[in-house]
Amino acid sequence: MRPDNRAVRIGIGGPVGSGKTALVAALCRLLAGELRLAVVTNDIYTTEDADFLRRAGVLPDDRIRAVETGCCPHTAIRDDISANLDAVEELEDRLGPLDLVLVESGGDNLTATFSKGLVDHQIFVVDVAGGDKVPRKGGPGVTTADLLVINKTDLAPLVGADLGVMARDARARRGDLPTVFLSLVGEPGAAPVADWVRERVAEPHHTPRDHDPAPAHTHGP
Ligand SMILES: Nc1nc2c(ncn2[C@@H]2O[C@H](COP(=O)(O)OP(=O)(O)O)[C@@H](O)[C@H]2O)c(=O)[nH]1
Ligand SMILES: [Mg+2]
Repeated sequence: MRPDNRAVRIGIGGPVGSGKTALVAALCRLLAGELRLAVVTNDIYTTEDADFLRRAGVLPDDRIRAVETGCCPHTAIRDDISANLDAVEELEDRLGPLDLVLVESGGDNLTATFSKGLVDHQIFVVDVAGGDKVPRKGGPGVTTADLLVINKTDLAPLVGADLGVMARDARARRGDLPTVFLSLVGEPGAAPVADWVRERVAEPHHTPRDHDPAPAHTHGP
């Protein structure tokens, strides 16, 4: 149990279709046996991602909460985080102490980041099908996320994406921050991300979330 009795909260953001829900499902499969964990999903008008996770049976139903944002998804994870905070806190209150809560953002664009008032760490998921230019284009998700995941490497030959270029550009944008390449349809799947998550949960302290002032709301690119 963490010193402050609070779960580590990890946000998973990235463009629509990059594989966030698939990553959440894979992490649940890998980690549910060893960590007390719950999931919050964000969709604009539906509970589709939560429904998918429930159907996939990756966690008991009552460990998955859907937030219907009704608005631009990054508003709900960055500017007005109250619905998400309520969902996380309700899960923790109801299920007892948890080790980890994963918060999946509604799919957005390269500008989406989580408020530090909502999550302790951020994973940003892009995919190779968006083109090997994506890391070079930057944006706060690519440049500042604690972990950048470049997913769907199995599709790289089909879409002509050069993984070497993506690795080089990610390094240039991110400095020492880590980047992992994944394919969630084969082995080892999400194992490298699960290892990174285990390290975050095992850290002896995480700084209490300071309710940072939200940066100005922007659209694009
Ligand atoms: N080929 C391939 N498809 C993937 C991979 N990861 C996810 N997908 C598929 O990509 C689609 C979008 O994934 P989803 O997790 O719903 O994306 P989200 O919108 O970011 O949550 C789904 O059809 C997934 O099955 C991958 O590594 N390789
Ligand atoms: Mg999703």
